[in-house]
Amino acid sequence: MYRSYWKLYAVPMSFFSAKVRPVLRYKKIPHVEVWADAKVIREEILPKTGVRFIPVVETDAGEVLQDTPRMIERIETLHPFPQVLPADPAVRMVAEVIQDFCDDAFVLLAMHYRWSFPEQRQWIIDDWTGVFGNSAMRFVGQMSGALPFLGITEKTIRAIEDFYDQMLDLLESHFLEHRFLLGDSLTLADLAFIGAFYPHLSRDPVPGRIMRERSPRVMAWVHEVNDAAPPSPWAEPPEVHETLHPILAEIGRVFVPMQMAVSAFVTDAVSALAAGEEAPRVLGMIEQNVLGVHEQRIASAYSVWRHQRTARRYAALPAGERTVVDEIFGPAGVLPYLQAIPAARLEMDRFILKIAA
Ligand SMILES: N[C@@H](CCC(=O)N[C@@H](CS)C(=O)NCC(=O)O)C(=O)O
Repeated sequence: MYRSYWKLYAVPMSFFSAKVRPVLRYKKIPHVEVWADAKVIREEILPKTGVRFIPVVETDAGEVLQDTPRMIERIETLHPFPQVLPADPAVRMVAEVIQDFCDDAFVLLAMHYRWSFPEQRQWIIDDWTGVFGNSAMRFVGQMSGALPFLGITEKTIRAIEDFYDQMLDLLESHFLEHRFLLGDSLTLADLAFIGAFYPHLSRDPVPGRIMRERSPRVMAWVHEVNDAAPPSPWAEPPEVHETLHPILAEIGRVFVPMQMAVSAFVTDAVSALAAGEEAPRVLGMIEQNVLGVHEQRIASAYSVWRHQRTARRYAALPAGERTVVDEIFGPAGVLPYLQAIPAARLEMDRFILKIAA
């Protein structure tokens, strides 16, 4: 062993850090959280991973992990209990699709509710200065400037806020009956949602007030996931309950059309690129169905790699399990996403997405 504890490179206000922090807590893995300020990114994260993304985990054996879907899988392999990945393949598939949806569509919510409200800007600057020091204003400028590229514009703001209200109401009804997204225990589905729901939507002042007043059970769930409350000894295995179905239908309505357009565009765009090169993060701005509104939005290569990964998992399901998944996702309109593996020439080389041969 190289050290007696793990390191989590993360920051309190980060979407993807929030997905991994509860896993370490839930599994009671001794760790320290190192705030990834500009110096730590330059001197530790970049040399260890080759990329500037957070979170990054370094295990007690010195193994470096990056990219939250793969990090969670690897942590589960190293520390299997308590499990966050559902053992049932069909339920696992549901959790994976929820993760794809949240990692993509919920960035719209997170970014809108963080950056579109001038009344909380000073709070954010103070919060970020506490972590990033002199670099805070540069990061604030970069993040707040990204809104139009993500499709957050005058045209889409109304649809974004309606979508959020709808999600809060569906989740509030679900948490009336169930402790977590998939029932009795914390799973990947909760981790996926917490990426937006903890750092942005509960922690920032304006959305935090909305959540507290409109959806107190959602707020209580945020705390429970983030504190990584232990599983009950009488917990039922994860399953898809009735109150989850309307949430899955939102995935079909909101996420599937956006991602299908991006996957088609990126597949085409990378076909002209030389094998072995690093894939550009963004292949272009394209018109997409952003929550029912036609607007320009970036087409990201990573999202297509993620789509491939999930569609391949679906294709590899035993027929019986696939039938169960089809019954769950058919009415929700998610099957087109699962049934077509994008042909984009992409491959992950450790932490760097490259153009495949
Ligand atoms: N796919 C990555 C995304 C990680 C990510 O985008 N992290 C953000 C912080 S929440 C980041 O590091 N952004 C820096 C950048 O985009 O350069 C994951 O799941 O870990």
